[in-house]
Amino acid sequence: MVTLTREACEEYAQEVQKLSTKLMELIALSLGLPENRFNGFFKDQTSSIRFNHYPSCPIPHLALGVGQHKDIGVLTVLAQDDVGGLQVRRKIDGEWISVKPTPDAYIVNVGQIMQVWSNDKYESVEHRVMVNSEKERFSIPFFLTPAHYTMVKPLEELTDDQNPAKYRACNWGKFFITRKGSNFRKLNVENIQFYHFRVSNMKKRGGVHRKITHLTVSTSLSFLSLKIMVLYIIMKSLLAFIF
Ligand SMILES: O=C(O)CCC(=O)C(=O)O
Repeated sequence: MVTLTREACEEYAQEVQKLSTKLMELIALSLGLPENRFNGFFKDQTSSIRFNHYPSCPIPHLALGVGQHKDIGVLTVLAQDDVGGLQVRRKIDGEWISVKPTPDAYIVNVGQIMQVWSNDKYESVEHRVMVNSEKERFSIPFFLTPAHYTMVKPLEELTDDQNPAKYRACNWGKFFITRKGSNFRKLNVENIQFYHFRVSNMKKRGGVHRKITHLTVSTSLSFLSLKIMVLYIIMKSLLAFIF
């Protein structure tokens, strides 16, 4: 049995942080960037560790350990016991796939910040945790996150005219505070996510332009109905833009 002292936790945090730095160096190389490209973001990092305990539940299909989500940070390095329960959502068909625990191995999740930095070359995976009917489960995720003053946006080296930035810049500290502001309450709207900063809204504006151009050449419509339709399309696009 392991005793969880402050010293043990601090030592663990330091070691898993070193591992994360190594992983970030490998990711940088995989993107054709210098090995130390990401180091500057972690000088005053806001990384954290969570200790998860999932008690057993006799009717597990009616309970959720952790609801479906994409990690918001850069990387998550997850240690888990041998009980299992973590599931990832397969993109092609939306099916939930169980992740079989491998002894002495970590699970590494790509977070939303990594997705933004790489301009979608890396993609954050949706996951959730189911509880077990007989056994309790423990897991320890380490969430690698940058300094609070970091402006999260696609790296300039990975964008150009052919491959423009897919996300607008967002201040990590403000993002985090906004997110935690809900204090884990269930909200009526989805909590803030990095994919809310996707530039795809701009495409919709292009769409409005195309539709209006098309309408103005349809001469069979009376002027009044044309105006109403244009107004309707603008309102619809504005609503889509806002929500
Ligand atoms: O316990 C796990 O396997 C995953 C935990 C998790 O996704 C989280 O804490 O955000």
